Amino acid sequence: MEDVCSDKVKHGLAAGLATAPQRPDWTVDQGWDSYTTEQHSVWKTLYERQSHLLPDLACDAFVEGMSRLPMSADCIPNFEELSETLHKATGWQIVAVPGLVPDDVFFDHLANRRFPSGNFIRGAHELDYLEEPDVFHDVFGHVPMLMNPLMADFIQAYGKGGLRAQSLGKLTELARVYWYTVEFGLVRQNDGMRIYGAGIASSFSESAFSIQSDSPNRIAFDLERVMRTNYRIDDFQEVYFVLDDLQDLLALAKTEFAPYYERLNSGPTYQPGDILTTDKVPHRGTGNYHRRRTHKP
Ligand code: HBI
Ligand code: FE
Repeated sequence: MEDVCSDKVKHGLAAGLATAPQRPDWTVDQGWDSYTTEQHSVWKTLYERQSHLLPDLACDAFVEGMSRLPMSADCIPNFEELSETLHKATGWQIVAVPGLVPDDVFFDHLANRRFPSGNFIRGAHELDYLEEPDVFHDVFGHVPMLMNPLMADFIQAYGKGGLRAQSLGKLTELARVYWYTVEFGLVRQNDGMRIYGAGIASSFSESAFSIQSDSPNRIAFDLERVMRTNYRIDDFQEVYFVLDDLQDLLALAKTEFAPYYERLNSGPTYQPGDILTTDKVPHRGTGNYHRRRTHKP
């Protein structure tokens, strides 16, 4: 794609106005004009690494979504251009945010098919370190799957469900669903298990680990099981839950969660490394990776 990087910014005035009053929905201008050459080049490094790896590791829907977006290695994409393409495909838009936003604000955006994306990018000296979701995670990781109608509907449903879960005190349980699908989900494809989760797809080391390592468990997705399972935010996952088909997201988007919340009032919570006798386990992991990490001084 050429033309993606030049002559595009119509809101020159907004760039760099950090003191502009905050909007109630926490959105800001992307400020595309203020990205430095170095920031564009961080994008390029990350983009090249991942676009090289993912055709063999990510599911077809991800790779196809990527190819249909006005996005390349050359520069950080412009959210207005992305939104134009995305909106035509699935009715979603990208809005810029300065970092993590409060849960209710996040859910309200999703419920209205607006995907909040960090407008900043990680530094060149910390390519694999993220404290908050940046533009590479949010755009490269999430937007390709938002081109897919199934994921488009599922994330909107999650936004609506999030507001409700919050009022019922069940956000922890619902957030596990998002974590083990939208962020760290794998799906079966005729040629093997593949990535569809953005947290994996945007990570150089975890994209290979999730698919190729012997260490993590890969367990068939089961909603109640997932809602009972803690996750780790500090390292690679010890378990990935695998959908049989992306079509399963359709049923998931339509699921009435109230009966699940009811059942979750009692019963066990599982740790990431647990395997249950009731699990279907396409790959039982060796656990070597996390065992080694635990024993390090
Ligand atoms: N804000 N910008 C941003 N991105 C997220 O992924 C995000 C958020 N706020 C809350 C949140 N995620 C999650 O904690 C909810 O899914 C529960
Ligand atoms: Fe994310």
